[in-house]
Amino acid sequence: MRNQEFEQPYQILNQDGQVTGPLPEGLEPARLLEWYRTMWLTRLFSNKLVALQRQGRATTWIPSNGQEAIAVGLATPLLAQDWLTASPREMGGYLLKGVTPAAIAYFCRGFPPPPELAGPDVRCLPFTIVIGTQTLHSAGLAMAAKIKKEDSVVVGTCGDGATSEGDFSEALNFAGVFQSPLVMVVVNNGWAISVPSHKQYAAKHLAQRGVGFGVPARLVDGNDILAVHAVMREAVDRARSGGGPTLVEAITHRQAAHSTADDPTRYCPPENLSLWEARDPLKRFRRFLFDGGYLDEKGDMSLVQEVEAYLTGQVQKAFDYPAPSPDGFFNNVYAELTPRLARQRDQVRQELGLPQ
Ligand SMILES: Cc1ncc(C[n+]2csc(CCOP(=O)(O)OP(=O)(O)O)c2C)c(N)n1
Ligand SMILES: [Mg+2]
Repeated sequence: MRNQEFEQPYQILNQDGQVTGPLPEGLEPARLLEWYRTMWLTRLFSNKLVALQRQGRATTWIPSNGQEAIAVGLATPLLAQDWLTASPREMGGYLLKGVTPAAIAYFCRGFPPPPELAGPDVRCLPFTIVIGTQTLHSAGLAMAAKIKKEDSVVVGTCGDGATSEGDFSEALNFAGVFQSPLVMVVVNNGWAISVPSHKQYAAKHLAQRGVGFGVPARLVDGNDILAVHAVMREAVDRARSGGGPTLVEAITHRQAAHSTADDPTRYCPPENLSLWEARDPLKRFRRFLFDGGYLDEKGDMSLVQEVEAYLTGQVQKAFDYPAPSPDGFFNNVYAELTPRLARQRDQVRQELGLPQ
């Protein structure tokens, strides 16, 4: 298939942070700095969660390093009424939408965050660990928004590996047939754990899959936050105005291991890491902000310090918050506990020495 859109990923900032394409309209300096801060927040928080896991204080974590531009950028055109469904790799979008680091840190202790930590509902579904399922959740939410005539758009994400799951095709098919307000973002980081993308699919680009479902598609440089913003804004605007779904493929790369349970040195060529460090999305955006006079060395340092202090406070809050009662998983399953579950709960209470 020959299609101009799929020849080269759309780019505005090249690898050195120089402007090579038209800048999106309406880029307020305060917004640019908010995106940059959220990219830093994502990186430093992800590093902190890895450290907490190593100390035995948090669960397995999925680092975001190297993928902050797509993670944050995909949420930049979203309004409060819009939905986002993603995996932990796209934590940056959740943070931009207003999910608190305290809520995520509590989740990483293994508990569902209570409203006191999570704050008001910002329409982000819980992170999905079962690969590909969030594509169906987002397709369903978008159909619901259309049926209810809500003015909301749904952004769903999945990885390159998830596109091999049937869920992905089912979700895109439903979105195409029902013309629902869905933007499906495939975050192509080149790997599904240790499986490289050339063993995952034979097409040149995953964006080409949109054609078969009658869904317009775009290919974007996922390490260029301005390009991601431009492509997402166009797709979100089209969805909101009744123009139906879009498939977006964003090219990026993991800078780190797949997860805290992974050792990439066993399968990842060493040159791979150095190549992608040079393409670091944070460095690229920083260069643009410096050149445009939006930020200087001093401002950059104080921004990072402020983010570090904020994170320390948020993580402390999550770890100071009491753990839920161990028998809490019996709650909220049914309006009234069934006799069998009540017996099991009493048994758990008895074994743990909790009051009956
Ligand atoms: C249904 C299912 N199968 C397998 C796994 C194990 N698993 C966890 S992550 C992963 C690879 C995912 O790759 P990709 O979709 O490219 O996302 P990435 O991790 O690169 O962000 C697999 C196979 C899972 N979590 N769920
Ligand atoms: Mg992947």
